[in-house]
Amino acid sequence: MRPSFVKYCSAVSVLFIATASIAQTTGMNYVLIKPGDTEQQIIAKAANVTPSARQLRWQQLELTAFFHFGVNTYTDKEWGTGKESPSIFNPVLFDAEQWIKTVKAAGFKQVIITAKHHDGFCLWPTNTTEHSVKSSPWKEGKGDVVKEVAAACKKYNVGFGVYLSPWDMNAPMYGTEAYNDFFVNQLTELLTQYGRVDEVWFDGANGEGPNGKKQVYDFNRWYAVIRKLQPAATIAIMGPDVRWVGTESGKGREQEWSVIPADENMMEKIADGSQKDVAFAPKGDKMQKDLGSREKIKDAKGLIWYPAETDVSIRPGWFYHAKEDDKVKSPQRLLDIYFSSVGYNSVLLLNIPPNKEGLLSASDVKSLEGFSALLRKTFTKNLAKGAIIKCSNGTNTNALLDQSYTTYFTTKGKDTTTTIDFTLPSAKTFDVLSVQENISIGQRVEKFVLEYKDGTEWKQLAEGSTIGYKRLLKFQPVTAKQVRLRILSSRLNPTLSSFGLYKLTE
Ligand code: FUL
Repeated sequence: MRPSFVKYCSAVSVLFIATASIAQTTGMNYVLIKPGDTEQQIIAKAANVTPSARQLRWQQLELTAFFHFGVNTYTDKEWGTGKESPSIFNPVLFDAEQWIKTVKAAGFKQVIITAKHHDGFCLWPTNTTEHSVKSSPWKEGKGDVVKEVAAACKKYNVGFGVYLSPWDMNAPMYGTEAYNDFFVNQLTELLTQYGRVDEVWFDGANGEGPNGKKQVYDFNRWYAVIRKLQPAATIAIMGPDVRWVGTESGKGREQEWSVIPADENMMEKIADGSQKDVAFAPKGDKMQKDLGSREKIKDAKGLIWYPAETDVSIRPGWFYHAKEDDKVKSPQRLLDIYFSSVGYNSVLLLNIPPNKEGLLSASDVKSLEGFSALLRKTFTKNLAKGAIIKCSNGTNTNALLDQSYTTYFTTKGKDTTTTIDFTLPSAKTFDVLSVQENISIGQRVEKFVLEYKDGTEWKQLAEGSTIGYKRLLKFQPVTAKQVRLRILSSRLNPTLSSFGLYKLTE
């Protein structure tokens, strides 16, 4: 369904905007590689690239929810035509609080509503077109889905984001420069009428409009509008802050670098040295298996912090279809997806499509409840708690178990490898490792192993390459009192915020 990412990127270039209102963390989220930099210097530069404040906040959300809702909900289609009559939109039991309360209870920290999908139907009473809720029978044309979702998010302290499809099969001016103005007006309404917006999600699909023409999207102009009106919002997918993981399966990469090479156009802007923040649309194929290893960055001209988001639907389709009521992913499947998204240094964006009544369906709610129960059962009790930690070349070992993300363990001097020994208060049975780098310092670890002591012998339990914000690894259950984490390769001193051992429920 999703056209290739390469195709998305054809019509875009680069823009850098200084944003005084968003402070950087310890460093910058991009770096220039100078001609003559050695490979070692490039690796060190990569290790010091850090997320912007908005990227760091977004990464820490871990779980975010997508709501695909609109005329497709009523036509049983995944993509509309732009010719749907607004009269079909009538969610008689619509209850945004039910959506938000349900996802919040399941652990989700932010949501994104499809304010407009490719069919052009707007879920808010926009002044830009009649093709909206205003022309529907719902609440006699006085309803506003975006407003009610934003209000529920505010009430329950959940982040709020909007999906605004650049492709619009209904707008008569689509395919002409006037459409970019129309789009700016739509964005401006969404970013000024509903309070704080935390994420703006742009799909790159670029099909034909009602007159058969395609549009050249003015992404740079749109980014400037967002940075001006909502500087804290991340701009995702066809945007500078968050990249698509490359699949819609819920499975990210085991080796997931958040620091990847910047493209050519971007470099020209970095090179003038005057910019404080980046805003550029992605180029190139983000579906490759490896985006940021040494091999990938050694010939780069610049590097950027550009983390992955894993979007997947709880059902086969993005929109609600009654025939998929019995195809909702099970709690166990959702837990697996959690391991292969959040546990692979990504943020999960799970789509839960509201039904024709305007509610999340019973089957989806049940599955979400089951998922959160599994999450809680698995991760509430860190079996490493109370361990005595020893590390001959490390400082601040207590930070590994103190439940604070900001405190962190690191190595002394220039050491990039280390072994951290944990002696648990008593022998424990576990089958999950959770480990986190402090990404506000950078992403550094390239190879690590977890071992346990069996009698007098150390045996390997699990191994991994990247860690990033969070890495989860499953292995065969083992009962042990002594375990050790060995960092075998890191781009600079590794900085670890947390270490956990857990047991999956039977
Ligand atoms: C795709 C769209 O075409 C789908 O309909 C859906 O919105 C998905 C999240 O992105 O590219």
